[in-house]
Amino acid sequence: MASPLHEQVRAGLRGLGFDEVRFAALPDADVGAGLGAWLDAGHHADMAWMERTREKRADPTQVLPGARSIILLGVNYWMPDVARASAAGAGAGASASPELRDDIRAEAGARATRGAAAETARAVPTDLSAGLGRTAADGTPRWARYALHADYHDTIRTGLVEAGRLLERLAGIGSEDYRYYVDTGPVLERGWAARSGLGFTGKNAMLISRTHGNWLFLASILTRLALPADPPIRRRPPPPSPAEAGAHAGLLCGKCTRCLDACPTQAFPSPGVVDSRRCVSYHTIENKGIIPRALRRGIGDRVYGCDTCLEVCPWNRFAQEGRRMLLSVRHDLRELTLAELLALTPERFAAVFRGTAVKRLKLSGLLRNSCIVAGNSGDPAHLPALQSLAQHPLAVVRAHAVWAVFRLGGGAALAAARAAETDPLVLAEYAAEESREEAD
Ligand code: B12
Ligand code: SF4
Ligand code: SF4
Repeated sequence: MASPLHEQVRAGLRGLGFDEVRFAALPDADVGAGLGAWLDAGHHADMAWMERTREKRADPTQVLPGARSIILLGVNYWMPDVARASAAGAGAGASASPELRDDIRAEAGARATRGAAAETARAVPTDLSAGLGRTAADGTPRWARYALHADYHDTIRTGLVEAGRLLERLAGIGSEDYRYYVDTGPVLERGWAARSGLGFTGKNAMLISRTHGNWLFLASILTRLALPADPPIRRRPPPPSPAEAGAHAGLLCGKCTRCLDACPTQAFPSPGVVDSRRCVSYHTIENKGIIPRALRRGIGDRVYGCDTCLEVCPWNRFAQEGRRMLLSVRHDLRELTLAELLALTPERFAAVFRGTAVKRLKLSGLLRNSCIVAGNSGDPAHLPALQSLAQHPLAVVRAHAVWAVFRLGGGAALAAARAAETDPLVLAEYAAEESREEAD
Protein backbone atom coordinates (compact mmCIF):
# COMPACT_ATOMS: atom_id res chain seq x y z
CA MET A 1 0.00 0.00 0.00
CA ALA A 2 1.31 3.47 -0.88
CA SER A 3 2.39 5.57 2.14
CA PRO A 4 0.25 8.62 2.96
CA LEU A 5 0.97 11.82 1.07
CA HIS A 6 2.68 13.58 3.97
CA GLU A 7 5.10 10.68 4.44
CA GLN A 8 5.86 10.71 0.73
CA VAL A 9 6.57 14.44 1.04
CA ARG A 10 8.80 13.85 4.06
CA ALA A 11 10.75 11.07 2.35
CA GLY A 12 11.06 13.11 -0.85
CA LEU A 13 12.40 16.16 0.97
CA ARG A 14 14.89 14.07 2.90
CA GLY A 15 15.99 12.62 -0.39
CA LEU A 16 16.70 16.12 -1.67
CA GLY A 17 19.17 16.65 1.18
CA PHE A 18 17.14 18.15 4.04
CA ASP A 19 18.21 16.37 7.23
CA GLU A 20 15.03 17.15 9.17
CA VAL A 21 11.51 17.49 7.79
CA ARG A 22 8.61 18.32 10.13
CA PHE A 23 5.12 19.79 9.76
CA ALA A 24 3.12 22.34 11.76
CA ALA A 25 -0.45 23.50 11.29
CA LEU A 26 -1.44 27.11 10.61
CA PRO A 27 -2.51 29.38 12.14
CA ASP A 28 -1.08 29.17 15.68
CA ALA A 29 -0.93 32.50 17.49
CA ASP A 30 1.19 31.02 20.29
CA VAL A 31 4.31 30.79 18.11
CA GLY A 32 4.57 34.52 17.40
CA ALA A 33 3.40 35.60 20.84
CA GLY A 34 6.76 36.88 22.06
CA LEU A 35 7.85 38.72 18.93
CA GLY A 36 6.02 41.98 19.72
CA ALA A 37 7.61 42.30 23.15
CA TRP A 38 11.05 41.52 21.70
CA LEU A 39 10.67 44.26 19.11
CA ASP A 40 9.12 46.73 21.57
CA ALA A 41 12.12 46.28 23.84
CA GLY A 42 14.39 47.27 20.93
CA HIS A 43 16.19 43.91 20.94
CA HIS A 44 16.35 44.01 17.13
CA ALA A 45 18.83 46.93 17.27
CA ASP A 46 18.98 48.56 13.82
CA MET A 47 17.35 45.66 11.95
CA ALA A 48 14.43 47.85 10.88
CA TRP A 49 13.29 45.20 8.39
CA MET A 50 12.14 43.10 11.35
CA GLU A 51 9.95 45.91 12.61
CA ARG A 52 8.55 46.57 9.12
CA THR A 53 7.42 42.95 8.75
CA ARG A 54 6.16 42.58 12.33
CA GLU A 55 2.58 41.53 11.43
CA LYS A 56 3.65 39.10 8.73
CA ARG A 57 6.26 37.54 11.02
CA ALA A 58 3.66 36.94 13.70
CA ASP A 59 1.17 35.37 11.27
CA PRO A 60 2.33 33.33 8.24
CA THR A 61 -1.17 33.42 6.73
CA GLN A 62 -0.45 37.09 6.00
CA VAL A 63 2.56 35.98 3.97
CA LEU A 64 0.64 33.32 2.01
CA PRO A 65 -3.11 33.86 2.35
CA GLY A 66 -4.89 30.53 2.77
CA ALA A 67 -1.76 28.76 4.01
CA ARG A 68 -2.70 25.71 6.11
CA SER A 69 0.67 24.17 6.95
CA ILE A 70 4.31 25.05 7.32
CA ILE A 71 7.02 22.56 6.48
CA LEU A 72 10.11 23.02 8.66
CA LEU A 73 13.40 21.90 7.21
CA GLY A 74 16.72 21.47 8.99
CA VAL A 75 20.15 21.21 7.35
CA ASN A 76 22.92 19.92 9.59
CA TYR A 77 26.19 21.83 9.17
CA TRP A 78 28.33 20.36 11.91
CA MET A 79 31.86 19.52 10.76
CA PRO A 80 34.47 18.28 13.20
CA ASP A 81 37.31 19.30 10.89
CA VAL A 82 36.64 23.03 11.14
CA ALA A 83 36.48 23.08 14.93
CA ARG A 84 39.26 25.27 16.33
CA ALA A 85 40.99 23.21 18.99
CA SER A 86 40.89 26.16 21.34
CA ALA A 87 37.25 27.01 20.67
CA ALA A 88 35.16 27.38 23.77
CA GLY A 89 33.17 24.22 24.17
CA ALA A 90 31.77 21.94 26.78
CA GLY A 91 30.54 18.42 27.11
CA ALA A 92 27.69 17.15 29.21
CA GLY A 93 30.14 17.13 32.06
CA ALA A 94 29.83 17.10 35.79
CA SER A 95 28.21 20.53 35.96
CA ALA A 96 25.20 19.61 33.83
CA SER A 97 22.14 19.68 36.07
CA PRO A 98 20.47 16.40 37.08
CA GLU A 99 17.38 16.94 34.88
CA LEU A 100 19.52 17.83 31.90
CA ARG A 101 21.71 14.79 32.47
CA ASP A 102 18.54 12.70 32.58
CA ASP A 103 17.32 14.12 29.27
CA ILE A 104 20.72 13.61 27.66
CA ARG A 105 20.94 10.09 29.07
CA ALA A 106 17.46 9.37 27.76
CA GLU A 107 18.53 10.51 24.31
CA ALA A 108 21.72 8.44 24.51
CA GLY A 109 19.62 5.45 25.61
CA ALA A 110 17.26 5.91 22.70
CA ARG A 111 20.26 6.03 20.39
CA ALA A 112 21.71 2.88 21.91
CA THR A 113 18.43 1.17 21.16
CA ARG A 114 18.74 2.42 17.61
CA GLY A 115 22.32 1.11 17.62
CA ALA A 116 24.00 4.49 17.22
CA ALA A 117 25.14 5.53 20.69
CA ALA A 118 28.77 4.64 20.87
CA GLU A 119 29.93 6.43 17.79
CA THR A 120 27.78 9.53 18.15
CA ALA A 121 28.06 10.52 21.80
CA ARG A 122 31.39 12.30 21.77
CA ALA A 123 33.35 14.36 24.20
CA VAL A 124 33.94 17.99 23.32
CA PRO A 125 36.47 20.43 24.83
CA THR A 126 35.74 21.83 28.27
CA ASP A 127 38.09 24.82 28.49
CA LEU A 128 35.72 27.76 28.33
CA SER A 129 38.40 30.43 28.65
CA ALA A 130 40.60 29.30 25.79
CA GLY A 131 40.65 31.42 22.69
CA LEU A 132 38.28 34.10 23.97
CA GLY A 133 40.68 37.04 23.77
CA ARG A 134 43.45 35.99 21.43
CA THR A 135 43.82 34.75 17.93
CA ALA A 136 44.88 31.12 17.67
CA ALA A 137 48.57 30.23 17.81
CA ASP A 138 48.53 29.85 14.03
CA GLY A 139 47.35 33.48 13.68
CA THR A 140 43.89 32.61 12.37
CA PRO A 141 40.89 34.43 13.80
CA ARG A 142 37.62 32.73 14.66
CA TRP A 143 34.70 32.50 12.23
CA ALA A 144 31.16 31.38 12.96
CA ARG A 145 31.02 27.84 11.66
CA TYR A 146 28.22 28.63 9.27
CA ALA A 147 30.40 31.14 7.45
CA LEU A 148 32.83 28.43 6.40
CA HIS A 149 30.55 27.32 3.59
CA ALA A 150 29.44 28.66 0.27
CA ASP A 151 26.55 30.99 1.14
CA TYR A 152 23.88 28.68 2.58
CA HIS A 153 21.15 31.00 1.37
CA ASP A 154 22.14 30.10 -2.18
CA THR A 155 22.81 26.39 -1.75
CA ILE A 156 19.71 25.70 0.35
CA ARG A 157 17.57 27.77 -2.02
CA THR A 158 18.57 25.37 -4.79
CA GLY A 159 17.13 22.56 -2.64
CA LEU A 160 13.99 24.60 -2.01
CA VAL A 161 13.37 25.04 -5.71
CA GLU A 162 13.49 21.24 -6.05
CA ALA A 163 11.26 20.92 -2.98
CA GLY A 164 8.62 23.08 -4.64
CA ARG A 165 8.65 20.89 -7.74
CA LEU A 166 8.33 17.82 -5.53
CA LEU A 167 5.22 19.26 -3.83
CA GLU A 168 3.68 20.11 -7.19
CA ARG A 169 4.31 16.59 -8.45
CA LEU A 170 3.21 14.67 -5.34
CA ALA A 171 0.26 16.82 -4.23
CA GLY A 172 -0.87 18.26 -7.53
CA ILE A 173 -0.64 21.86 -6.27
CA GLY A 174 0.51 24.87 -8.27
CA SER A 175 3.49 27.12 -7.66
CA GLU A 176 1.12 29.76 -6.23
CA ASP A 177 0.18 27.34 -3.42
CA TYR A 178 3.48 27.47 -1.59
CA ARG A 179 6.31 29.84 -0.67
CA TYR A 180 9.72 28.92 0.61
CA TYR A 181 12.28 30.78 2.67
CA VAL A 182 15.68 30.30 4.16
CA ASP A 183 16.60 32.86 6.79
CA THR A 184 15.58 36.01 4.97
CA GLY A 185 11.78 35.55 4.87
CA PRO A 186 9.31 37.01 7.39
CA VAL A 187 8.88 33.68 9.17
CA LEU A 188 9.76 32.86 12.80
CA GLU A 189 11.70 29.81 11.77
CA ARG A 190 12.79 28.80 15.27
CA GLY A 191 9.37 29.12 16.85
CA TRP A 192 7.74 27.04 14.11
CA ALA A 193 10.51 24.49 14.23
CA ALA A 194 9.97 24.12 17.99
CA ARG A 195 6.23 23.83 17.45
CA SER A 196 6.79 21.02 14.94
CA GLY A 197 9.06 19.11 17.35
CA LEU A 198 12.16 19.56 15.16
CA GLY A 199 13.91 20.54 18.37
CA PHE A 200 13.44 22.78 21.38
CA THR A 201 14.38 26.40 22.02
CA GLY A 202 17.43 26.51 24.27
CA LYS A 203 18.19 29.21 26.80
CA ASN A 204 20.61 30.39 24.13
CA ALA A 205 17.51 31.06 21.92
CA MET A 206 18.74 28.48 19.41
CA LEU A 207 16.57 25.74 18.01
CA ILE A 208 18.39 22.73 19.41
CA SER A 209 17.89 19.33 17.87
CA ARG A 210 18.29 16.20 19.94
CA THR A 211 19.98 14.68 16.91
CA HIS A 212 22.14 17.52 15.62
CA GLY A 213 22.61 19.80 18.63
CA ASN A 214 22.82 23.51 17.74
CA TRP A 215 24.23 23.00 14.25
CA LEU A 216 21.18 23.22 12.03
CA PHE A 217 20.21 25.76 9.42
CA LEU A 218 16.48 26.20 9.21
CA ALA A 219 14.28 26.72 6.16
CA SER A 220 10.53 26.70 5.75
CA ILE A 221 7.81 26.17 3.16
CA LEU A 222 4.39 27.74 3.70
CA THR A 223 1.75 25.80 1.80
CA ARG A 224 -2.00 25.71 1.22
CA LEU A 225 -1.73 21.94 1.47
CA ALA A 226 -3.11 20.55 4.76
CA LEU A 227 -0.45 18.31 6.25
CA PRO A 228 -0.91 16.56 9.61
CA ALA A 229 1.05 18.42 12.30
CA ASP A 230 3.95 16.69 14.02
CA PRO A 231 3.88 17.01 17.82
CA PRO A 232 6.27 19.33 19.71
CA ILE A 233 8.86 17.55 21.87
CA ARG A 234 6.76 18.19 24.94
CA ARG A 235 3.66 20.32 25.32
CA ARG A 236 3.94 23.22 27.73
CA PRO A 237 1.26 25.51 29.06
CA PRO A 238 1.12 28.75 27.05
CA PRO A 239 3.41 31.52 28.32
CA PRO A 240 1.82 33.54 31.13
CA SER A 241 1.89 36.71 29.01
CA PRO A 242 3.00 37.59 25.48
CA ALA A 243 5.61 39.88 27.00
CA GLU A 244 7.57 36.82 28.10
CA ALA A 245 9.36 36.26 24.83
CA GLY A 246 11.60 33.59 26.28
CA ALA A 247 8.84 31.68 28.02
CA HIS A 248 9.26 28.75 25.64
CA ALA A 249 12.99 28.58 26.13
CA GLY A 250 14.92 25.94 27.98
CA LEU A 251 12.53 23.00 27.70
CA LEU A 252 15.38 20.46 27.84
CA CYS A 253 17.98 22.67 29.55
CA GLY A 254 17.31 21.77 33.15
CA LYS A 255 19.30 24.04 35.46
CA CYS A 256 22.14 24.42 32.95
CA THR A 257 23.14 28.03 32.24
CA ARG A 258 26.40 27.50 30.32
CA CYS A 259 25.37 29.56 27.31
CA LEU A 260 24.17 32.48 29.44
CA ASP A 261 27.38 32.42 31.47
CA ALA A 262 29.70 32.09 28.46
CA CYS A 263 28.30 34.98 26.41
CA PRO A 264 31.26 37.37 26.07
CA THR A 265 29.09 40.50 26.00
CA GLN A 266 26.22 39.59 28.35
CA ALA A 267 23.68 39.71 25.53
CA PHE A 268 20.95 37.67 27.28
CA PRO A 269 18.61 39.92 29.29
CA SER A 270 16.80 36.70 30.24
CA PRO A 271 17.03 33.05 29.21
CA GLY A 272 16.01 32.55 25.57
CA VAL A 273 16.07 36.28 24.78
CA VAL A 274 18.95 37.87 22.86
CA ASP A 275 19.42 41.62 22.88
CA SER A 276 21.02 42.19 19.49
CA ARG A 277 22.43 45.51 20.71
CA ARG A 278 24.88 43.53 22.83
CA CYS A 279 25.37 40.49 20.59
CA VAL A 280 28.71 39.91 18.82
CA SER A 281 26.93 38.16 15.98
CA TYR A 282 24.78 41.24 15.35
CA HIS A 283 27.66 43.68 15.54
CA THR A 284 30.12 41.74 13.40
CA ILE A 285 27.54 40.86 10.70
CA GLU A 286 24.48 43.10 10.70
CA ASN A 287 25.82 46.38 12.11
CA LYS A 288 27.40 48.27 9.24
CA GLY A 289 28.71 51.18 11.33
CA ILE A 290 30.69 51.77 14.50
CA ILE A 291 30.79 48.89 16.98
CA PRO A 292 30.30 50.22 20.54
CA ARG A 293 33.64 50.59 22.31
CA ALA A 294 32.33 48.83 25.40
CA LEU A 295 31.75 45.61 23.41
CA ARG A 296 35.01 45.46 21.46
CA ARG A 297 37.02 43.61 24.09
CA GLY A 298 34.29 40.97 24.28
CA ILE A 299 34.56 40.34 20.55
CA GLY A 300 37.94 38.77 21.24
CA ASP A 301 39.13 36.93 18.13
CA ARG A 302 35.71 36.60 16.47
CA VAL A 303 36.07 38.12 13.03
CA TYR A 304 32.62 37.14 11.73
CA GLY A 305 29.66 36.01 13.83
CA CYS A 306 29.74 34.28 17.17
CA ASP A 307 29.13 30.66 18.11
CA THR A 308 30.01 30.84 21.79
CA CYS A 309 26.51 30.23 23.16
CA LEU A 310 26.20 27.35 20.70
CA GLU A 311 29.62 25.81 21.27
CA VAL A 312 29.20 25.41 25.03
CA CYS A 313 25.91 23.53 24.82
CA PRO A 314 25.96 19.93 26.08
CA TRP A 315 23.40 18.91 23.47
CA ASN A 316 26.11 19.19 20.81
CA ARG A 317 27.52 15.89 21.97
CA PHE A 318 25.06 14.20 19.61
CA ALA A 319 26.07 16.24 16.58
CA GLN A 320 27.33 14.19 13.68
CA GLU A 321 29.03 15.20 10.50
CA GLY A 322 26.21 16.06 8.10
CA ARG A 323 25.38 14.60 4.74
CA ARG A 324 25.93 18.13 3.44
CA MET A 325 23.97 17.45 0.26
CA LEU A 326 22.85 21.09 0.29
CA LEU A 327 26.12 22.63 1.47
CA SER A 328 29.50 23.30 0.02
CA VAL A 329 32.41 23.68 2.44
CA ARG A 330 35.05 26.42 2.09
CA HIS A 331 37.97 25.10 4.13
CA ASP A 332 40.23 27.78 2.67
CA LEU A 333 38.54 30.55 4.67
CA ARG A 334 39.57 28.93 7.95
CA GLU A 335 43.21 29.12 6.84
CA LEU A 336 43.25 32.93 6.42
CA THR A 337 45.48 34.59 8.97
CA LEU A 338 44.67 37.88 10.66
CA ALA A 339 47.64 39.48 8.88
CA GLU A 340 46.14 38.43 5.53
CA LEU A 341 42.76 39.87 6.46
CA LEU A 342 44.28 43.21 7.49
CA ALA A 343 46.01 43.36 4.11
CA LEU A 344 42.91 42.54 1.99
CA THR A 345 42.47 44.59 -1.17
CA PRO A 346 39.11 44.99 -2.92
CA GLU A 347 40.26 42.57 -5.63
CA ARG A 348 41.40 39.89 -3.20
CA PHE A 349 38.28 40.29 -1.05
CA ALA A 350 36.07 39.79 -4.12
CA ALA A 351 38.05 36.76 -5.24
CA VAL A 352 38.27 35.02 -1.85
CA PHE A 353 34.74 35.67 -0.59
CA ARG A 354 32.82 35.29 -3.84
CA GLY A 355 29.83 33.00 -3.20
CA THR A 356 30.09 33.17 0.60
CA ALA A 357 27.87 34.89 3.17
CA VAL A 358 30.87 37.06 4.12
CA LYS A 359 30.70 38.96 0.83
CA ARG A 360 27.56 40.74 2.11
CA LEU A 361 29.60 42.24 4.93
CA LYS A 362 31.73 43.98 2.29
CA LEU A 363 35.44 44.64 2.57
CA SER A 364 34.92 47.61 4.90
CA GLY A 365 33.01 45.46 7.42
CA LEU A 366 35.59 42.71 7.38
CA LEU A 367 38.45 45.19 7.79
CA ARG A 368 36.57 46.83 10.68
CA ASN A 369 36.13 43.47 12.42
CA SER A 370 39.74 42.49 11.70
CA CYS A 371 40.93 45.72 13.35
CA ILE A 372 39.05 44.79 16.52
CA VAL A 373 40.50 41.28 16.52
CA ALA A 374 43.99 42.75 15.98
CA GLY A 375 43.45 45.22 18.83
CA ASN A 376 42.53 42.31 21.06
CA SER A 377 45.42 40.14 19.90
CA GLY A 378 48.10 41.76 22.05
CA ASP A 379 50.44 41.32 19.07
CA PRO A 380 52.35 44.51 18.09
CA ALA A 381 53.36 42.83 14.82
CA HIS A 382 49.97 44.04 13.51
CA LEU A 383 50.83 47.71 14.16
CA PRO A 384 52.16 48.61 10.68
CA ALA A 385 49.03 47.23 8.98
CA LEU A 386 46.77 48.96 11.50
CA GLN A 387 48.60 52.28 11.21
CA SER A 388 48.07 52.10 7.47
CA LEU A 389 44.34 51.29 7.97
CA ALA A 390 44.09 54.36 10.22
CA GLN A 391 44.43 56.26 6.93
CA HIS A 392 41.92 54.12 4.99
CA PRO A 393 39.49 56.05 2.75
CA LEU A 394 36.48 54.85 4.82
CA ALA A 395 35.87 56.41 8.24
CA VAL A 396 34.41 53.19 9.69
CA VAL A 397 37.70 51.39 9.04
CA ARG A 398 39.83 54.29 10.28
CA ALA A 399 37.86 54.52 13.53
CA HIS A 400 38.43 50.89 14.48
CA ALA A 401 42.03 50.95 13.30
CA VAL A 402 42.71 53.91 15.61
CA TRP A 403 41.22 51.98 18.53
CA ALA A 404 43.34 48.94 17.72
CA VAL A 405 46.57 50.93 17.34
CA PHE A 406 46.08 52.45 20.79
CA ARG A 407 45.26 49.00 22.24
CA LEU A 408 48.63 47.76 20.98
CA GLY A 409 50.48 50.78 22.34
CA GLY A 410 51.26 52.41 18.99
CA GLY A 411 49.14 55.59 19.34
CA ALA A 412 52.11 57.97 19.20
CA ALA A 413 52.75 57.01 15.56
CA LEU A 414 49.32 58.35 14.58
CA ALA A 415 50.09 62.04 15.17
CA ALA A 416 50.08 62.91 11.45
CA ALA A 417 46.93 60.87 10.74
CA ARG A 418 45.22 62.55 13.67
CA ALA A 419 46.19 66.02 12.47
CA ALA A 420 44.71 65.28 9.03
CA GLU A 421 41.50 63.68 10.37
CA THR A 422 38.19 65.49 9.85
CA ASP A 423 35.53 62.82 10.36
CA PRO A 424 33.68 63.25 13.68
CA LEU A 425 33.42 59.49 14.28
CA VAL A 426 37.16 58.99 13.94
CA LEU A 427 37.94 62.13 15.93
CA ALA A 428 35.73 60.71 18.69
CA GLU A 429 37.95 57.61 18.79
CA TYR A 430 41.08 59.74 19.18
CA ALA A 431 39.40 61.80 21.88
CA ALA A 432 38.29 58.70 23.77
CA GLU A 433 41.80 57.22 23.61
CA GLU A 434 43.44 60.47 24.70
CA SER A 435 41.15 60.88 27.69
CA ARG A 436 41.74 57.23 28.56
CA GLU A 437 45.50 57.80 28.47
CA GLU A 438 45.13 60.87 30.64
CA ALA A 439 43.12 58.90 33.16
CA ASP A 440 45.76 56.12 33.28
C1 B12 B 1 17.26 38.39 13.43
C2 B12 B 1 18.12 37.15 13.50
C3 B12 B 1 19.28 37.21 14.25
C4 B12 B 1 19.61 38.37 15.18
C5 B12 B 1 18.75 38.25 16.45
C6 B12 B 1 18.85 36.86 17.11
C7 B12 B 1 17.64 36.43 17.94
N1 B12 B 1 17.91 35.74 19.03
O1 B12 B 1 16.51 36.66 17.55
C8 B12 B 1 21.15 38.19 15.37
C9 B12 B 1 21.89 39.00 14.30
C10 B12 B 1 21.69 38.60 16.74
C11 B12 B 1 21.30 36.72 15.06
C12 B12 B 1 22.36 35.95 15.52
C13 B12 B 1 22.50 34.60 15.24
N2 B12 B 1 21.80 33.87 14.38
CO1 B12 B 1 20.18 34.54 13.51
N3 B12 B 1 18.55 34.96 12.74
C14 B12 B 1 17.73 35.98 12.81
C15 B12 B 1 16.43 35.74 12.02
C16 B12 B 1 16.55 36.46 10.67
C17 B12 B 1 15.16 36.19 12.75
C18 B12 B 1 15.09 35.70 14.22
C19 B12 B 1 13.92 36.29 14.96
O2 B12 B 1 12.81 36.35 14.46
N4 B12 B 1 14.16 36.77 16.18
C20 B12 B 1 13.13 37.34 17.02
C21 B12 B 1 12.91 36.48 18.26
C22 B12 B 1 11.77 37.06 19.09
O3 B12 B 1 12.52 35.26 17.78
P1 B12 B 1 13.09 33.82 18.24
O4 B12 B 1 14.39 33.87 18.91
O5 B12 B 1 13.01 33.00 17.01
O6 B12 B 1 12.00 33.40 19.38
C23 B12 B 1 10.62 33.27 19.15
C24 B12 B 1 10.20 31.89 18.82
O7 B12 B 1 11.35 31.06 18.84
C25 B12 B 1 9.16 31.54 19.89
N5 B12 B 1 9.40 30.21 20.45
C26 B12 B 1 10.53 29.77 20.97
N6 B12 B 1 10.36 28.48 21.38
C27 B12 B 1 9.08 28.13 21.11
C28 B12 B 1 8.43 26.93 21.34
C29 B12 B 1 7.09 26.82 20.97
C30 B12 B 1 6.39 25.55 21.17
C31 B12 B 1 6.45 27.95 20.41
C32 B12 B 1 5.05 27.87 20.07
C33 B12 B 1 7.15 29.15 20.19
C34 B12 B 1 8.47 29.22 20.54
O8 B12 B 1 9.23 32.50 20.91
C35 B12 B 1 9.95 33.63 20.45
C36 B12 B 1 8.99 34.78 20.29
O9 B12 B 1 8.01 34.54 19.34
C37 B12 B 1 16.45 34.18 11.86
C38 B12 B 1 15.82 33.65 10.57
C39 B12 B 1 14.31 33.64 10.64
N7 B12 B 1 13.68 34.13 9.63
O10 B12 B 1 13.75 33.20 11.63
C40 B12 B 1 17.95 33.84 11.95
C41 B12 B 1 18.37 32.55 12.71
C42 B12 B 1 17.56 32.53 13.99
N8 B12 B 1 19.76 32.77 13.03
C43 B12 B 1 20.45 31.71 12.99
C44 B12 B 1 21.82 31.63 13.39
C45 B12 B 1 22.58 30.39 12.97
C46 B12 B 1 22.39 32.67 14.14
C47 B12 B 1 23.78 32.67 14.82
C48 B12 B 1 24.19 31.34 15.42
C49 B12 B 1 24.81 33.16 13.76
C50 B12 B 1 26.25 33.22 14.26
N9 B12 B 1 26.95 32.12 14.41
O11 B12 B 1 26.77 34.30 14.46
C51 B12 B 1 23.57 33.76 15.91
C52 B12 B 1 23.01 33.17 17.22
C53 B12 B 1 22.52 34.20 18.22
C54 B12 B 1 21.45 33.64 19.15
N10 B12 B 1 21.86 33.00 20.23
O12 B12 B 1 20.25 33.81 18.86
C55 B12 B 1 19.63 30.50 12.59
C56 B12 B 1 19.32 29.67 13.82
C57 B12 B 1 19.23 28.18 13.55
C58 B12 B 1 18.86 27.45 14.82
N11 B12 B 1 19.18 26.18 14.83
O13 B12 B 1 18.31 28.00 15.74
C59 B12 B 1 18.35 31.20 11.93
C60 B12 B 1 17.03 30.45 12.10
C61 B12 B 1 18.70 31.36 10.43
C62 B12 B 1 18.50 30.05 9.65
N12 B12 B 1 17.62 30.07 8.69
O14 B12 B 1 19.11 29.05 9.90
N13 B12 B 1 20.27 36.26 14.31
S1 SF4 C 1 26.01 34.82 19.65
FE1 SF4 C 1 27.73 35.32 21.06
S2 SF4 C 1 27.36 37.42 21.73
FE2 SF4 C 1 25.44 36.68 20.77
S3 SF4 C 1 24.24 35.86 22.48
FE3 SF4 C 1 25.45 34.13 21.70
S4 SF4 C 1 27.36 34.13 22.92
FE4 SF4 C 1 26.36 36.11 23.23
S1 SF4 D 1 24.07 25.48 27.12
FE1 SF4 D 1 22.22 26.78 27.17
S2 SF4 D 1 20.91 25.94 25.59
FE2 SF4 D 1 22.45 24.35 26.02
S3 SF4 D 1 21.50 23.04 27.60
FE3 SF4 D 1 22.71 24.60 28.67
S4 SF4 D 1 21.22 26.25 29.09
FE4 SF4 D 1 20.32 24.94 27.50
